Amino acid sequence: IAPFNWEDPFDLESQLTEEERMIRDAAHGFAQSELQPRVIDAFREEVDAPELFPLMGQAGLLGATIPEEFGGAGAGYVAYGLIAREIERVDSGYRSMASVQSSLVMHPIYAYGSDEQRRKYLPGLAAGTLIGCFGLTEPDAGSDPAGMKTYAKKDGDDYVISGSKTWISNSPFADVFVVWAKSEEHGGAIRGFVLEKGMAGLSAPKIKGKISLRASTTGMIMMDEVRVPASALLPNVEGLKGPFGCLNRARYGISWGAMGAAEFCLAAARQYGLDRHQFGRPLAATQLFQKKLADMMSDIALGLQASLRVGRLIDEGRFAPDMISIVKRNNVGKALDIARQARDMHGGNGISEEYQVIRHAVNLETVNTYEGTHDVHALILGRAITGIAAF
Ligand code: TGC
Ligand code: FAD
Repeated sequence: IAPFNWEDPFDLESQLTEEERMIRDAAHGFAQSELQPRVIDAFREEVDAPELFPLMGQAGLLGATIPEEFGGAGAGYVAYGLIAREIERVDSGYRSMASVQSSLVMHPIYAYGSDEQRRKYLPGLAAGTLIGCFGLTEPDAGSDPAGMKTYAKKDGDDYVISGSKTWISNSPFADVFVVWAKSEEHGGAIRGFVLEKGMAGLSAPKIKGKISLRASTTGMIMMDEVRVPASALLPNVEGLKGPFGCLNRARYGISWGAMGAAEFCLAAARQYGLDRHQFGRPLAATQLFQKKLADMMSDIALGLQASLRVGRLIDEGRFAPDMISIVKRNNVGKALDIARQARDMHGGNGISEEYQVIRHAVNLETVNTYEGTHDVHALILGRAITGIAAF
């Protein structure tokens, strides 16, 4: 009989390669030494933290799956997931900053970009000296991005882009904007464009007053006849499969990240239950408290195994997007339940910033909504099961 470890019930550790463990340990060290000491103040004060990008870049946490010749680490998707888990163990907002940069900005430039675009942007994005954002969502097109209004018109050798994007992570301080627009030249098909800070007609105001994800900066992208050269078009993809190909990677990473937040909440609730005495015994000695811990641990163990499986299939080139909907939806939904339970198990202290569980709970409300809401992923799976789109 093998020993049992509540922190790693299915011995995930032994299912990782040496390289994956090294990347995970580096991410853990960085997250605990650089991110954890800032996060409570950053969340309370809604701090913009562009200076974190070069630090993450130096730690090798940006674009882990991008080949080394473009500044990435040339690692696999399990390593990428492990990085997300370690960052989100501290805060979902910090993981957002990193996953937008890696999956939603570097991936499309690498997968759909010209060689010139790859060489121009990827090394700086990997180093964190350039910050990227991804503009898909619009005020009137959230779950249904096919309804976007942003359009690009051809004018001589240039494109002229107009429209607005909202709820865009990193946009207020971004240097590089991957924006999706309907292109007149391509019969109204959705195409990707790479815009740069400072272009005439481009602005990115901050959305203030979020009660969730306050350590991550979110804004709009306003485009008033922004003129870009033909070289700004991502040449190698057309249609919604362009942005969705990026979302696949980000959603998968989120499935690991949410488990990191949940692991923090489980450990915090366990420790609190051991330390706190009521009715003459530790809270952890009560049956209800133990049942809650058992549920949390079980959901985390199952969620991590599922993400590991999907990551291995991505690395083998054998994944279907529906698999990613299962793990994004399941793991984020479970993490949100776990964070709410942990908040409850801390009693009154659970609402204090000091104990951190309420921050995870309110952050996970956003994570449950972005990258496809919990219900939209149910509909994606419902379509896969029945063959009927019920959106
Ligand atoms: P549908 O007809 O299903 O598909 C249109 C075309 O796209 C292809 N496709 C995919 N390709 C790759 N991966 C996927 N996951 C794909 N899903 C669909 C599909 O094959 C088709 O290709 P083609 O060649 O036949 O044209 O499109 P639909 O309009 O019916 O889509 C419905 C739905 C609900 C699935 C989709 O619109 C959806 O996923 N909505 C959710 C929107 C969303 O997730 N937005 C996220 C914005 S970015 C963000 O939130 C960043 S948060 C910051 C952070 O990550 O931290
Ligand atoms: P809606 O689509 O209006 O949905 C509202 C509700 O209706 C939800 O409960 C939804 O599940 C439900 N619903 C919608 N359609 C159906 C249906 N057919 N049947 C049943 N129920 C339905 N976007 C980007 O492009 N880039 C980013 O970097 C980015 N970052 C974000 C950061 C934050 C902090 C937040 C909050 C959002 C971010 N988003 C980003 C946007 C995010 O992807 C959208 O909020 C999300 O896709 C949902 O769209 P919506 O907010 O318009 O909600």
